[in-house]
Amino acid sequence: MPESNRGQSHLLAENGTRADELAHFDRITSRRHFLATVGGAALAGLGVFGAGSDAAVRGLFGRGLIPTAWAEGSADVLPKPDMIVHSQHPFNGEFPPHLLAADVTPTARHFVRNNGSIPERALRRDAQGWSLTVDGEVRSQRAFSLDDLHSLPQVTLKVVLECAGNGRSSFAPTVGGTQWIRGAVACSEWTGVRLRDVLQAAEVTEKAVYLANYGEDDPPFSRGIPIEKAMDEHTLIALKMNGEPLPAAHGFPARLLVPGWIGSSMQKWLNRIWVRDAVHDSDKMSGYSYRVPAYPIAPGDQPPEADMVIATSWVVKSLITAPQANATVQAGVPLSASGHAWAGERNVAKVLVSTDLGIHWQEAELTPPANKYAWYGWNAELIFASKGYYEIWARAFDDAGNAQPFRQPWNPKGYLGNVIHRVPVVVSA
Ligand SMILES: Nc1nc2c(c(=O)[nH]1)N[C@H]1C(S)=C(S)[C@@H](COP(=O)(O)O)O[C@H]1N2
Ligand SMILES: [Mo]
Repeated sequence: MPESNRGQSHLLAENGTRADELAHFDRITSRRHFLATVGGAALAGLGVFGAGSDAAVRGLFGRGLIPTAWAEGSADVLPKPDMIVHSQHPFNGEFPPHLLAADVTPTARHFVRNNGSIPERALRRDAQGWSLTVDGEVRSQRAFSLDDLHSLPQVTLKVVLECAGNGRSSFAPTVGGTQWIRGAVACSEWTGVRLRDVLQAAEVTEKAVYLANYGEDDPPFSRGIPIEKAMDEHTLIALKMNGEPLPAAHGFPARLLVPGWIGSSMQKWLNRIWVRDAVHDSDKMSGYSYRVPAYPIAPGDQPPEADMVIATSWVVKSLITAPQANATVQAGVPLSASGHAWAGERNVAKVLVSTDLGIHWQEAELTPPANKYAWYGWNAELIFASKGYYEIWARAFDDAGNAQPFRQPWNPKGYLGNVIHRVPVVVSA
C-alpha cells in the first residue's frame, strides 16, 4: 500500500466509518495478485527441480536450495496456500481471521515469522549431527541428541503462539516492522519434552537466573526466559507439531514453547541453551527490541531505553473468525458469530459482542480451552434489526478484570496490540 494511503486507512479506522479490516482488505487484495504471481513461478520452479535458476524459487528458499521435503508436497512449502505474505526474505506470512476458525490450527494455517533465513538443516530435515547443548550455570554440561530428547517423557499441549507484533498495522502513528494484521496467531498441538526435565538432567545450579537461547538461523536471533518460566511444567522443547516432526519453517528439529508468552521467546531451530546468572542481554533483549514502556506514553513518544521493560506474557485478546469481513446477511435472520479468546498467562472470564459500535453488548457463549494455554472458543447468535452497515465487535475480559481497549495503546515497536477486533457486515432488507 502506498505511503499516502496508509494515513488514510488510520483515518478511516478512527472515524469508525469502516472497520480496520476494510483498510486491510485493500492490502489483502493487492497481495492476492502478488501471491498468484509468486505461486505460479514456484510451480514453474518445481518443473525444473533443483535447478534453482528461477528468481522466485531462490527467494522462497534462500541460497537457491530446494529441500527434498518439497518434492513430497509437505508442510515445508512456502508460502502456504492462501497466505498473506509480508516478506519473502526473511519469510513472513499470516492468514486472514476467517481462515483461522479451527480450534486446533492446522500446520497449513499457522503463520510463519522469521528474523533470518531458515537453516539448511531444517530445509533438508536432517538431524544428523544436530545436538542441543546446555551449558553455563550447570553442574553437568550436556549435548542432547534428538534420540536423547525422544527418550524423555513426552508431553502434548495445545498452545496459543502469537507474535508480539501481531496487530502492529493498527498502530497510529505507524511503527516500523512487519505490518501484521490479525493473523500472526495460532493454536496448534505441540509435542515434546518438558524444558525442566532437560535442565534438571544438566543439573542447573542455584545461581541460574535466566536462559539464553540460540538457534541455527542466520543472522543469529537469541532471546531468553527467566528460570522460573523455564521450570514451569507447561514450558516445552517441542519436537512435533500437530503430530508430525516440526516443519522447516517452524523450527525443525526442536523449538521452545513458552505458553502465554510472546512468540519471540519460543526459539526455533534450538541448538544451545546457555544458563546464565543474570538476565540475558543479547541485542534482541535490549533497547527497544521486544521491550515496552514501563508506563503509558503518548502516541509517537520515544521513552528513554532505561524506561523499557522486557515483554513477557500476552494480554487479553479475541479474534472474530466468523463471519468473514464484509459478509452479507439478511435483516431479522439470525447470524452465528464465533471466534477465539485468550489471555496470555491468565484465564478468559468472558467475551462480549456488539453490533452497534459498542452501545449494546451481549455475552457470548464461552467454550473452555482444551488445556491451560490453548484458546477459548466463543459463539454469539446475532440479529440485525434493519438493513444497513454494521460492525461486529468482540471484547474479551480476563480473570483479573482487564478487557481489550477501544483504542490501541501505543509503544515504539508496535508490540502486544490487542485493540478490539471489528468485522464489517452488510445487512440487506
Ligand atoms: N531461531 C529463531 N527463533 C524464532 C524466531 C527467529 O527468527 N529465529 N522468530 C521468533 C518469533 S518473533 C516468533 S513470533 C515465533 C514464530 O513462530 P512460527 O514461525 O512457528 O509461527 O518464532 C520465534 N522464534
Ligand atoms: Mo514475533
